[in-house]
Amino acid sequence: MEIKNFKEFCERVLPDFNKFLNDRLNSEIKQTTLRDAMLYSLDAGGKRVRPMLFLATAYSCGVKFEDLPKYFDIAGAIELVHTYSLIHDDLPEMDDSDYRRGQLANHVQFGVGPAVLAGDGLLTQAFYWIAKSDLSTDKRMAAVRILAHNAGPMGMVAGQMTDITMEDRRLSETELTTLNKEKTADLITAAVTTGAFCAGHELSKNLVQYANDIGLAFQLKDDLNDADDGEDADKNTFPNLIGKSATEEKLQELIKDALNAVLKETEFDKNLLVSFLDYFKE
Ligand code: GRG
Repeated sequence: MEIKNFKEFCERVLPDFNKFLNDRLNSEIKQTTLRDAMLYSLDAGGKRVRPMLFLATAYSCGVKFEDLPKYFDIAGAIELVHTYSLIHDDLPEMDDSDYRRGQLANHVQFGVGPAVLAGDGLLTQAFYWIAKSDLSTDKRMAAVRILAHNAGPMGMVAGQMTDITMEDRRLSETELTTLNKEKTADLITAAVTTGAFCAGHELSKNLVQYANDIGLAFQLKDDLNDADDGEDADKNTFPNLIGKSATEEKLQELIKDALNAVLKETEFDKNLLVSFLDYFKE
């Protein structure tokens, strides 16, 4: 099957993947308030960037299009972890946001206790899905290891801790880069590297570099959008630290570095991962 770019890949895969996510949670979660709260955020219009990057990387590394549903458990697990992180991030004691994706945040809709538990449920269920997947044991183990490493206290959770405890202090550029890497880039890197592993591809330095660069770029783009909207004026962000135009330059630099890194890959079809970079032009 000839798929021209990342956008077309998503258009073809997303309907089945969204149905998979819904069907699985609906059939597995019996506690109705918990199920409603978990599905509320999972179905709230997220772009599914991370699971699509996982599947696109697996496909680029040789998994056939018709075999992609076998990888949905792992892709789904990545989206569950992402969704949990957003629910917890919005909580009053974290980023304290009442809205997410244009609708009420989970804790505003259901209450703080249920929102904490919806997040806990999504995080735990992610690892259940990986364990239950039909992929080989070594692939499942790699998925557990990479996801736990990058999303847990060695990655995203550490970044979030720095974020909430350093609010009163202006971070240096190096400290802010570490924060962004952990808080945002590590989960995106996990999506790409797990995709390669699950497709039986040896992990390459170039792919890790590509994934890290797009992860950092993701955060900068988000910060620039928020700065345009007049948000986050006193937060630790690159626009606040070095200004908007220097941040824009940094973003372009990261996109260029990501492109150069992925173009050095010799062993797989690079089209989809190169065309993912169009995301930053939108
Ligand atoms: C609570 C442990 C814990 C971690 C939270 C996710 C997170 C860590 C913080 C969010 C901070 C933030 C808004 C970062 C900007 C980049 C980002 C992660 C944006 C949201 O991701 P999208 O655009 O979201 O992929 P959708 O809505 O499409 O799913």
